[in-house]
Amino acid sequence: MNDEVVSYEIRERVGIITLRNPPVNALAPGMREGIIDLVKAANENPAVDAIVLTGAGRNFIAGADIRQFGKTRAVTSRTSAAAIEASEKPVVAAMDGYCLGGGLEHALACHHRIATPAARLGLPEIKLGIIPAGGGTQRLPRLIGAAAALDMILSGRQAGADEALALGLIDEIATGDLVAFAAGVARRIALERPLRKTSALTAWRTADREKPEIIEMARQAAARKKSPLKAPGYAIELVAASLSVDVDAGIALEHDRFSELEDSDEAKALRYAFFAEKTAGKIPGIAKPPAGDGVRSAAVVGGGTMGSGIAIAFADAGIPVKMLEATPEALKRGMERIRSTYDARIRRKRLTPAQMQERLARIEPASRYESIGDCDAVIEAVFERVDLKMDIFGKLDVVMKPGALLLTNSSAIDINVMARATKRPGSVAGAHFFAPANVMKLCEIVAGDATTIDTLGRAAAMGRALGKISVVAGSCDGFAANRSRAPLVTEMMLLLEEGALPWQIDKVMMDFGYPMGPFAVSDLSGLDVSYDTRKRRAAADPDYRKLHVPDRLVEMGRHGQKNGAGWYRYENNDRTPRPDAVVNQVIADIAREFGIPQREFTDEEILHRLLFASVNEACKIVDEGKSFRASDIDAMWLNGFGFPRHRGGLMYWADGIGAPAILYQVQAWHERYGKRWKPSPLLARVAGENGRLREAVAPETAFLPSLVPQPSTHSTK
Ligand code: 3H9
Repeated sequence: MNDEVVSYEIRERVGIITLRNPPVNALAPGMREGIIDLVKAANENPAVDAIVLTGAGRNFIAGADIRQFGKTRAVTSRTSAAAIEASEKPVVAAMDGYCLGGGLEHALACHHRIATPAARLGLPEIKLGIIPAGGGTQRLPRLIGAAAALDMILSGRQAGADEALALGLIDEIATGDLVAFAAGVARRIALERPLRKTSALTAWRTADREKPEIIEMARQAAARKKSPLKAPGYAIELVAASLSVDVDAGIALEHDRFSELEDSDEAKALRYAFFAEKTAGKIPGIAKPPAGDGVRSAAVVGGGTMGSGIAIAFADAGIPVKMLEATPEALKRGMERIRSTYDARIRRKRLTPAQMQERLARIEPASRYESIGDCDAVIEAVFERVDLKMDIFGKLDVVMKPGALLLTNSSAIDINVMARATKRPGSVAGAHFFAPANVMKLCEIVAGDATTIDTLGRAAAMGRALGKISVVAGSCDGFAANRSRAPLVTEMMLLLEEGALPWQIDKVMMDFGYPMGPFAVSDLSGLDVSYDTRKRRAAADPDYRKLHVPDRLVEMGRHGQKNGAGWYRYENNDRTPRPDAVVNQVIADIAREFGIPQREFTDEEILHRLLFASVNEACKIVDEGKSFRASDIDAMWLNGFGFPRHRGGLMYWADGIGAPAILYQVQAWHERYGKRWKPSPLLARVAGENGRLREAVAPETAFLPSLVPQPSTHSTK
């Protein structure tokens, strides 16, 4: 038994087994063995009548230790859960906080389950490309029925204590001290026999067997989703098996399926994505976001698409927000936009009218700067015009209370420009949201030269409070996210001039796993949005390569879905993109005008041309210290651009091809197309070492001056 990760005490004839692996009690080596040994010891001890299984701190168990996947386990959750269920003395699960994956599976094997009101219960394995493997696929449907079990396993979502009680997933909600409450229950049921074993439950069978359509509906829904993953299909088959075979056979099948999935490419990529996101949240120089310093009220300047989306994100997160607009008409339009977003959610049954009212009540329209001065944070979300932004930051400087975060949602303009318009540049940073701001999970936190660590930490914590993945970047044109994607956009436009078509490129990217092709996305956000940015870049950079096709389409008035024509045409308010001969004609005209030779492209060439361009740029971004780590770029692409998660991220995917092969191709395109393909020194270095791009980190000296650890930190006095 491992004393460090599991402890045991006897309180008035109840043996209490406590798992100890802070912060979330993930099942590390030694814990399963500890459970088995202690259940045995409690059974052999005549001074013990019943057992409580609990977690130290504020969580039960957040699941198997994800870092241990792919390594040999001496004892599996299947075995320790079986030992619990086989106990001759009742075992009571006492759950607080996270009770996920292997944690919930151990609880399912207990004879009685108790949770605090704060408990969150779920089987999130599907998000890691695997299936529950501690008997969860067999015990859960036996306990709560096949339909509810499928919902939980396939969504990976967490249920709160009230829902868990209603589902029959727990027996009681604890009041007062959890362990004392659970020990009391353990004493109460100590002598009840037979013990209630979840695998022996049969009532569910009759009911569920009479409804074979439950499984069929799940199969059809999965087929419609066209998931590239194996795990959902396996999970459905396993729940189906729980209806027809005995528990041992079901668990054996579960074990086989899990063994196949554990080291699959998709599961490895999804595990990588999990840790890339966790790592992205870490800012060197900050141990933890300052406690008690969270944003409790916010203001958004601008009620356009982005501003209203950001306001919704705050309202959804329960944070009161003011929305400031210049004119009553613009304010009215912004509030209408918000209301129509909520109406759409009600139509899709994702929100109740009462919830909508609650959230709308958190959004206060404002028409004067003075009225937002007391907010903890303000986010400017107006047009990308430097003069306008400078004017706004000057006004914010006057009205905002000391210590307020002054944030801009700019997607490209240098943060230092806004910072210089204030007398408190240390409080100014970027909080760059991605459209639609209330949906997309990325919040890019951008540091200017003067931004303090405290400001960055608080802005990142604000993003997390909104349910976003906050990733820090340095200030440069496009910051890290858009700057790394810009070469992809350039290449997709230039491919058109060379003979590819938007729908062909979109298909390649959707086959790769994107939910939408990049041209369809551009139609959604509007072709006009990037038009001004291109003009600005062209004016600033004499080498700028003009993108003729999108410019011409914008000049023809084709702005995308919003006016029914962009890269595609749209009919009668239908969002289906339809190829349009007008676009073929524009492309052909431009190729002729500029004498560009036409040719055919393979799918692989299209994919590589788009993504290698961005890999090369991402390497430059890391090398210049505009991102802390290459894996941060992956976290950005996954959460801001819909990069297929089962491919891990841009840099993870690139490693699958290998840095040397990418460098070779980048060099070839450099010779052929010129400067824009100049290989990044970091790419060349990693290729020379045959290393991993995803492990690249910024040179300490290159990163944001205020964030480089100060000499005293390294002092060895
Ligand atoms: C499973 O159980 C399979 C079984 O069926 C059978 C297997 C044989 N492992 O996210 P946070 C770390 S599959 C290792 O910042 P939060 C995390 O990296 C597993 N580490 O806190 C971080 O470390 P650090 C099913 C883990 O409050 C620290 O804990 N379970 C694990 O925002 C704090 O985490 C899951 O998929 C883990 N399982 O969110 C749950 N979990 O400080 C995955 C956390 O060094 N976990 N860590 O950066 C989560 O979804 C979230 O972490 C959780 C807490 C919701 C629990």
